[in-house]
Amino acid sequence: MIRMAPGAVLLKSFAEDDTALLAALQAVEQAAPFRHMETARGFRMSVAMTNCGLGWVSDRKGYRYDALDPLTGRRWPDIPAAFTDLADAAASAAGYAGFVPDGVLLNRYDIGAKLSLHQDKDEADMSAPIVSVSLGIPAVFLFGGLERTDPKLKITLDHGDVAVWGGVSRLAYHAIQPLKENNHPLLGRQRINLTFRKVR
Ligand code: MD3
Ligand code: FE
Repeated sequence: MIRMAPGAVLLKSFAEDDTALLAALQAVEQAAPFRHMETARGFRMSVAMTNCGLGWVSDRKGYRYDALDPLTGRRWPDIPAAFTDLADAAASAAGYAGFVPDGVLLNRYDIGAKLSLHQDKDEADMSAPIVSVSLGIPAVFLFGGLERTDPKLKITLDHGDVAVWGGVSRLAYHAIQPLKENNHPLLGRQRINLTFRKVR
């Protein structure tokens, strides 16, 4: 267990051989396909997204959490037990026992996709951490402070890495650099990241 910053813990290879997790991921993808959302300004995001539980959505109206998938008009798929079990184990290991997420945002990065510097502050309960699970090819993650311009740690996130972001780190600025060409034996030329959140 690596402590990255106050409240932020990295569990290397915590989800490495998780076949149940990958099977659940496939089922979620089938029910709610990855899609490129639009920003309020009309830009197509390079990261493709889907959700389970309460879903993060962005379109020309802005971004928000919604129980319904705008693509199907139906509720996002329920959070699979294999997801919940992993998030629960990781949160407990990091000292956040009792973490019960009600939404999971799934991000898919193809080669070249990136996520610009941002904070996650649209969830109601900031005392709950966010648990993130990285799958597929590696990404360079930038982790800063509470101000946009604070110095940033550069951390490589590999397949199976699980990180828990709580305490003062919960509101830290962070980003993913453009994904470099690579290939993962199970997932091919992509990276998938799951973020478990307590939205309401
Ligand atoms: C630190 N996702 O979905 S995961 C996001 O790899 C997001 O897809 C990235 O940033 C990804 O919002 C980074 C690591 C992560 C997630 C949420 C955090 C780090 C965080 C929230 C607060 C602080
Ligand atoms: Fe984020």
